[in-house]
Amino acid sequence: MVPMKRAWMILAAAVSPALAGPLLQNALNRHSISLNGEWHAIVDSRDGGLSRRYYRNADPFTEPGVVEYDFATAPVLRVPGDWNSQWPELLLYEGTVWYQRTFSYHLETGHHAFFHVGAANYRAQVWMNGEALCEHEGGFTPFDCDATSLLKDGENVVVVSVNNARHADDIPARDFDWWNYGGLTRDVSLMDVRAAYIENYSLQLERGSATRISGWIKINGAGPQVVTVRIPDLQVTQTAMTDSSGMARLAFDSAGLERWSPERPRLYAVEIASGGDRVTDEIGFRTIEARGTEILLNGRPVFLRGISLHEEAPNRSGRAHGDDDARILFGWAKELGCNFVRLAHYPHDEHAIRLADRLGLLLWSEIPLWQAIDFGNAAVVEKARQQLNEMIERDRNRAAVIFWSLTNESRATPERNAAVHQLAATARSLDSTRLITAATNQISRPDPHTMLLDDPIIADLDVFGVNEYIGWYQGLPADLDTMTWRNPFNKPMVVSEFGGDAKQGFHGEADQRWTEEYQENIYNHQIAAIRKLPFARGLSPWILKDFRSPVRQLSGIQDGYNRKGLVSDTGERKKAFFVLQKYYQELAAGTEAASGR
Ligand code: GCB
Repeated sequence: MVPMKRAWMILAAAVSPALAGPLLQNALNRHSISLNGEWHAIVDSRDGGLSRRYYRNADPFTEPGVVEYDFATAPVLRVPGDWNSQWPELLLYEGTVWYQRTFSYHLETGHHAFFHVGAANYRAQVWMNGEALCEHEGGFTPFDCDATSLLKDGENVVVVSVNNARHADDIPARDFDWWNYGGLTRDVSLMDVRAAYIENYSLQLERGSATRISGWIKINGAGPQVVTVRIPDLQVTQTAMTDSSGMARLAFDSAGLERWSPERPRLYAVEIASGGDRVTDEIGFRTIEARGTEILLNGRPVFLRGISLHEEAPNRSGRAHGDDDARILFGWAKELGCNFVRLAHYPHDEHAIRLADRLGLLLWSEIPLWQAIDFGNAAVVEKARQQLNEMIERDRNRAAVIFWSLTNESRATPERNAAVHQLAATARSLDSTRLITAATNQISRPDPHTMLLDDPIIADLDVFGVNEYIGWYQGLPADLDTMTWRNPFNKPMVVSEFGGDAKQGFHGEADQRWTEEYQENIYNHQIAAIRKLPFARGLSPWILKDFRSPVRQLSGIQDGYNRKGLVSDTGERKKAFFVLQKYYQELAAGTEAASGR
């Protein structure tokens, strides 16, 4: 006889769930029920939940009546939300937490239901009514699982285990300079679609054109289908037939189109219908191109007045989510005078991207290929490709997003160069309408006064970001005054990071580290240097707000926070905030004067 305990291990292995299914575009506007709210939660620091069959809320280890856990009486975690900031004992927790909730549902005949998770950091497994549904890896991109066959009419139980342990072959890998917030950090819902449903679509202004919109709609379901696209404000009604792979392609002129821009972020209501399935969206139309060292927005040079931003909640710690957090963070960026935000270092919440569409903020969106990634491992490169794919599939219709960024500060090894080359090709094949970028700190210094921007991956990029910390990690702020920057690639550059730590309220001389005056001094010298660079087409200094990082341990100054924010973790502006604001006001005034407004 197989000993009891082993029998459960065999059972656990046999219920290994399938990978998540196709990603459905525009989850936020689908016909759905929200599963946000309170979920019962059990912390599983020993990873015993699988063999104890937590997914069935049954305890096979004991006699009936001796129950060692019960979701019904377990405490609750709010979803969306990280677990670290909800229970004090989980602040530093890295391991598994099981989530469970019930919901009632009635699925109409002929419909499909997808269980949607906006993000679960980092690995997630889902069970519906005790049966394995799907699993997903990657903490910042959504996944959808077809739950149709497992749903019951009436009461249903869903269980999700989420694990945020760090591993060398994860993305990001073991070390990173931000808090490893775990849990169901974004919206969870159940979407209802027809048997033949609109899976994804792309509608974009063609490069070089002011009026021609082209795109495709992918229908998942049998047989040829008619697809209709309506844009009422442009008097557009277009129909197309799907081909054998379910793709319907269309291209049309839209006389009278008002292009999306930061100054006038015009969005159009768009309706897509096929069979009984129907999706509505709000889409802005604009072009973005690189020519020589210029970035062209709607055919005209644009200078990116930016700031970098972690997805950390304003005025409290914890992962930011939803409209309200994004509105405050983007509000600070707007107050600075920004027209551009670098979303560091992973795809942010879809709510934030959509808000940027409405506010007129250009976005840099990146996957977490941060510093020490094992590029020699083909499985890791495949994970990168998956996250890139999910980021692009989710946000491909957002006018705000102008850059897909492939990596941040990875070391220039042949394996990394080859991987970035492949990822750039993948990104372009998925979306030919945006620009490809990456942030590099692999800068040669042929002499102390020269920065040679010669990272080989720049050859694969349309625009390149340079992270440099002159005045903080390298030398003194005044070193910038005599620095020559050489750009052998004749491509536009964005200074994607610079900065230094300052404890808000700590004052001293301009040469005293950790003071607001020292940080201010860095900003003064950096801005003077960037003003002189003809190929600098923007900047996104590091960073808008102080953010939690377990590697920042200087007592009395850092206390677990990276202090390079222009705004403190409690929302106070530091002196450097006003230096950057002044520069951006000048630039904005110059742009307006140049455009005759
Ligand atoms: C960097 C990284 C960023 C860090 C920052 C710092 O170069 O890209 O993730 O947080 O420096 O503060 O050291």
